[in-house]
Amino acid sequence: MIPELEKDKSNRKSLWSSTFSRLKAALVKTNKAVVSETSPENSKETTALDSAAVIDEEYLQELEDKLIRADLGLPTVNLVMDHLSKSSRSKTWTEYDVRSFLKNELSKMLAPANSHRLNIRDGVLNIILVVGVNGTGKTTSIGKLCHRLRGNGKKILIAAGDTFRAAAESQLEIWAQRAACDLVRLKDGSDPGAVVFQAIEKAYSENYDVLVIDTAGRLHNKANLMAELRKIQGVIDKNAGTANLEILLVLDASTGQNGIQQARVFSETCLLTGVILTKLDGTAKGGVIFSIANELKLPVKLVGLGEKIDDLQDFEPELFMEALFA
Ligand SMILES: Nc1nc2c(ncn2[C@@H]2O[C@H](COP(=O)(O)OP(=O)(O)O)[C@@H](O)[C@H]2O)c(=O)[nH]1
Ligand SMILES: [Mg+2]
Repeated sequence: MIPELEKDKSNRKSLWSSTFSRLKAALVKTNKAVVSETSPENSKETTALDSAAVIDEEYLQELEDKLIRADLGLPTVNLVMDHLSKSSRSKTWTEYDVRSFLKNELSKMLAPANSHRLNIRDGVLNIILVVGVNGTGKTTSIGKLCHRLRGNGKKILIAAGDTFRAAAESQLEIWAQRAACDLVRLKDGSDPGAVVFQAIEKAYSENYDVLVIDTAGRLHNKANLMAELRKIQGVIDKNAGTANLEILLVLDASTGQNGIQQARVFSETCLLTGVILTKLDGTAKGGVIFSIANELKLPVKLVGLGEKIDDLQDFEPELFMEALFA
């Protein structure tokens, strides 16, 4: 074996194992919610998937409750439970069988792997519009994402499209500095459409590879917010030329099924191409990822596992399932 190749292989292996172990650590609570959980009634550690379990009504009910608590959402839980009771009928299934069934069923739910890749093309301008409710992690995710793309040698411009909160723009400025990317920012209260227009002009005239646009997310002012997003989309449609467009919705995993409602609202206005699911660390509601796939049919492209600059990973369904069921 050529030493260089061997080294490359071992580098990839160690990268894979560190990615996996960080994902596994982040999913500890969701793992507990889906695979096992402390029962409140007798406060002893019970598991939905006990080894010598008999698959009876009571058992199925307990499993169903657990999946609901893990925030898979009713339609998704009903689908899984329906398949499970059909498949296990008149068979003697063990914990292992149910676990494999569940893992297989949930894996199938996550859309084909290639649509999970962030779509970045060479030789054209890539525009990534980032939308979502305030506090979900838009600005933080943009900082992390730009840092990563910079690491891949891309020339990146960020547009401060959340002009409503002065603090929001300063926060974005700090992230732009950390990620060593350029920023287009107009004075507070400016029209976000104007920011986006200037940013697209600059991106073309100075040959940027990627333009990432931050936006406001004041959902309590829904009509205004949607009008603003529509306007931003209009500016992009009119001026982006041959640019490759991604519109990513940021959802906070810890809000569970609320995120599904948010996605419905945003998809009425924006042609979403994917989801960034943040704050998977420290939540037991990571099961929401299956609702996103099953009910919204949207690919999760990136996952947030913490607040630091390198706490953003590509979403890889297989790795995710392994970590969830570990
Ligand atoms: N634990 C954790 N915190 C996150 C993650 N992503 C964002 N946050 C935090 O969530 C809060 C809101 O993030 P921000 O980017 O300001 O949200 P925005 O209002 O949508 O722009 C901040 O305190 C972030 O540090 C994540 O993946 N994990
Ligand atoms: Mg923000």
